[in-house]
Amino acid sequence: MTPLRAVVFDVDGTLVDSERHGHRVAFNRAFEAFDLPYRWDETTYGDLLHTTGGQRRIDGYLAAQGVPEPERAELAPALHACKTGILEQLVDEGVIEVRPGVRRLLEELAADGVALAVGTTGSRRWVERLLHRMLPTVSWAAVVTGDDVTARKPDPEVFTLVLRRLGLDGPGGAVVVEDSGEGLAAARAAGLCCAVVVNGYTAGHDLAGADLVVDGFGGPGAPATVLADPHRSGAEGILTAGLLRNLLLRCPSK
Ligand code: XBP
Ligand code: MG
Repeated sequence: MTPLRAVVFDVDGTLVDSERHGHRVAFNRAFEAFDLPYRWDETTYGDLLHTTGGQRRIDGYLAAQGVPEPERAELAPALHACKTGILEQLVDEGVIEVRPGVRRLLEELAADGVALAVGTTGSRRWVERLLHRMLPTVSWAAVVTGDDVTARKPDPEVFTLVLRRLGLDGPGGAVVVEDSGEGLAAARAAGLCCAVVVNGYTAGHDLAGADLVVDGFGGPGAPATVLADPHRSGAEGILTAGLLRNLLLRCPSK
């Protein structure tokens, strides 16, 4: 009976609602700044999200537009650096909001002495700025970003590095909270128990093997919908520290 020692949160789509009105807008403004004709509407962007990592997403899209590799090798990093600067501005303007129920859950876990960590594919520059601006009182025991890994989700590297930085010798005492199929796959590949909190972009993702699927963090009087609870953790629509503890007890070791 391993106690819950840490909860590892994904950022984009999980802690914050960042993709539709944050990243996508920043990508489009970067294309505009480079005088390029590309624009990602909300539907197109949803499909592109299956490629994690903004620079990889740009490169894959440019390749699909027939842009030759030598040109992409220069254009993708330059566009991504421009996009990242624009996203930082959007963070400062408060465009990216914390999902309802996140602050309550973080406070509950901290009060219970559970270590809080971040495992994201996003770039450290804006991730740290966002955590500082939107969740200033949270003490993160580890923050691992796309800059710290060579392989991005669904590769498990981001989560195995979080476990190492937390000093945990295995996945046993931790639960991951994710929003996407790629994030779930990364958590499972790292042997971690994973609760998925879907959003408008990820509700249709392949979430087979998730230990819990809900459509929000929920709160008193505003429960979320439990979409899958394979281990009968007793989820009733509010993601609480107690529920995550119970889920870990029921999670079969991966
Ligand atoms: C999802 C991602 C990120 C962002 C873009 O991150 O794929 O790469 O979409 O951010 P998460 P960058 O793992 O938090 O869900 O442009 O900084 O890569
Ligand atoms: Mg995500």
